[in-house]
Amino acid sequence: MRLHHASDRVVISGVGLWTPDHVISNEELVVALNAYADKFNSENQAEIEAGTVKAVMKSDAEFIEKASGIKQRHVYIKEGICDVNRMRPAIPERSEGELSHQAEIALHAARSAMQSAGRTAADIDVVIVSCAYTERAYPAIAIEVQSALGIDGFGFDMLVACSAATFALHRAWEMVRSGSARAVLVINPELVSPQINFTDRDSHFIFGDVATAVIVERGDLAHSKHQFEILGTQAKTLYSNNIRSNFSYMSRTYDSDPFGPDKLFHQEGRSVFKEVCPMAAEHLSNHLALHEMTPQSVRRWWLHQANINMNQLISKKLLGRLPDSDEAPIVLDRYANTASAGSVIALSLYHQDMQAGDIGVLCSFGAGYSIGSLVLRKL
Ligand code: CO8
Repeated sequence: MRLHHASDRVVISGVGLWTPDHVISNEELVVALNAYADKFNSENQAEIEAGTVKAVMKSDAEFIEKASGIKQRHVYIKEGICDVNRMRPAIPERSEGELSHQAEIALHAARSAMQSAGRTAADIDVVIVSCAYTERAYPAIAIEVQSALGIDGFGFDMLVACSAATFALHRAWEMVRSGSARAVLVINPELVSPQINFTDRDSHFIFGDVATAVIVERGDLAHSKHQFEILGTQAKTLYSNNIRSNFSYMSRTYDSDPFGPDKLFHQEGRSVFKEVCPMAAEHLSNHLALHEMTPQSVRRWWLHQANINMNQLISKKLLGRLPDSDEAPIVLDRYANTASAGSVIALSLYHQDMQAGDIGVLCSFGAGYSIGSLVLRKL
């Protein structure tokens, strides 16, 4: 492959965001789940009383907002989700000749990031699609996107659940730094609604769909208005079964329901909360220390958006106080948890006011467990 100049200065030169049109409020989700619970529990009354079938538990909109900070979420396709006879989105299957759903939403975000960086297809050497799930194993969604945009070079998909965006930005930084690419397009098409168990009160409210994209390029070539130098990246993983989805290409070989509840997103939310918050706070203060900085020197925190109480706890551990919404913007009230895209949505919406020299931290934490962070300086 072509080898470009290695670059000492690597920058984020453009960010893109695509938000689906359809919105579902907590109340709508709760009405649907509670109607489903009534129906299921009356149809299975004898088995529930005999203890052979578990009753479906009802949900509560007030609980959801208090426990998570989420008020609503955007979804790619709303139809079917609140239908008590379906409880999952009705997404029309596309033929092999058509653009796939995930490539379509990836393209929306990619075009917006390219425009914000002032870049065309000819300037980009690599496309990374990185998210919690890809629609298929192969051909890679990234290669479909690369083809649709007319980019030369190569593309590949990566899966790291909630840390898919930060981990892909690490790879992009390394490629540009080493000279194997001039510019890398990192896209996070988080089409997660197909994996949500809308009949489970513990998790039916947590997620929303979105797509984000970032251009990482050589500092000496970048010419966009808002540029952030990547000062450093850090990643940490620690194996945990507390957040899992067992859906797999192996599913057809097991003699179990390939769409059963364990094949969808499920978690031990309380344990995740307790274990991940201290890990994330320690990770972030260690990362800043490597740059001889303290949390107090950070102008803006673009934190992972899973739960408002998690973000508050982590911020308190770091700063000794709660940050205001200008220091650590929250988007999960509107978007819910969008897997890896949450911190990138925050970056996309809240960066244009930053001054030259301001420090920002982009951070993800979640399934794996996985934690990823980038320390950025506004140029
Ligand atoms: N309505 C009413 N009551 C409820 C509901 C509800 N909807 N849900 C739970 N309850 C009940 C519980 O059953 C429990 O009752 P009891 O005390 O009788 O057992 C009580 O309320 C309290 O439940 P919890 O202790 O579970 O409540 P929490 O205060 O812990 O809040 C949260 C639950 C919001 C889930 C919280 O624990 C949390 O946010 N934890 C962190 C989770 C997290 O961040 N996970 C990250 C996962 S995402 C990720 O890594 C990406 C994966 C890929 C994307 C997948 C997309 C599909």
